Order: sequence, then C-alpha cells, then structure tokens
Amino acid sequence: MSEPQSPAPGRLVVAAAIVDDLARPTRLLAARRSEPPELAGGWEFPGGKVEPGEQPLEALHRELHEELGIAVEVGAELPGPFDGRWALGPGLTMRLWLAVVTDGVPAPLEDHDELRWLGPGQWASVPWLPADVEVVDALIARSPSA
Ligand code: 9L3
Ligand code: MG
Repeated sequence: MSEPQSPAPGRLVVAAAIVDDLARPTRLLAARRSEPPELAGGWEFPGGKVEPGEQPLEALHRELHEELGIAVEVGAELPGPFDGRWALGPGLTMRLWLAVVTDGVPAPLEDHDELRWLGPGQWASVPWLPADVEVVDALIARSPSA
C-alpha cells in the first residue's frame, strides 16, 4: 500500500465542530447540505472558503454567522494529516476547530436544510460527506465521552 498523496493545498476551507463543551464534548452539531445538487443530502461541519485578504478564523466566524446565525467561542484545532489540513478534493483543503455557541440558536439559514445535535454514540449516525467522515472518526477518537 502506498501512502495517500498529499493534496496540493489549494483554496482553504475552514469549518467548525460545534459541540456543547470544549473540554468534554458530548453533543456535536451536524448540518445537512442543500446546495450544490451534487452535495445535497450529505452532512458536514459548517463552514466555507476563506476569502482573499481574510484570516482563517475571521472567515470561520463569518461563515458561522451567515450559515447558522450564531456567534461562537473557538477552541482547539483538530489538525488534519496533510500539514495540519484535511483533504477535501481537487483544489480544496480544510482546517477545522472545535467551537461552542456563545450567542444565537443555530438555524439552517444558508446552504443547509437541516441541523441535528448528535448525542453520545450518535456522532457517526448521519451520512457525512466523504471528506468529513475522516474528521468525525478523529473527533470520536479524541472524545471518549462521545
Ligand atoms: N466542504 C466539505 N466539508 C465541509 C465544508 C465546510 C465544505 N465541512 C466542501 C464542500 C464544497 C467546498 O468544500 O465543495 C466549499 O464549501 P462551501 O464554501 O460551499 O461551504
Ligand atoms: Mg459553507
């Protein structure tokens, strides 16, 4: 078996694993995509592309406000296997942080048609987008109470 090829970093996507508690997460928020058609129905960590001139964490706060109507406190980053990033597909890699909601109640305002809080034992229970499955596995591995 050969090692997976490191993807070209390409455009950076940022996303959040929104949990109930940064230190001992037991509940995780999953968002079902409604757009574009080829991704619709797949569940993901909310987030999106960093715009030119934006810092990654600025982009994360912007995306969570636009997509879910919430403000968050950002916690630890969950580093991916490719220089800290997660492979998403051609031309895209992702960074992801844990986060807790500090203001607002998450609502599917943009690009999603359903949100679901997944409790202990349920984190892998929705059909995550292929790129996000690996992240879910890593999150479960670092969160024994989940
Ligand atoms: N993507 C995959 N998993 C995620 C996120 C936030 C994004 N958790 C993929 C889906 C799109 C691309 O990255 O192909 C850009 O995402 P967006 O800007 O459409 O949210
Ligand atoms: Mg998005």
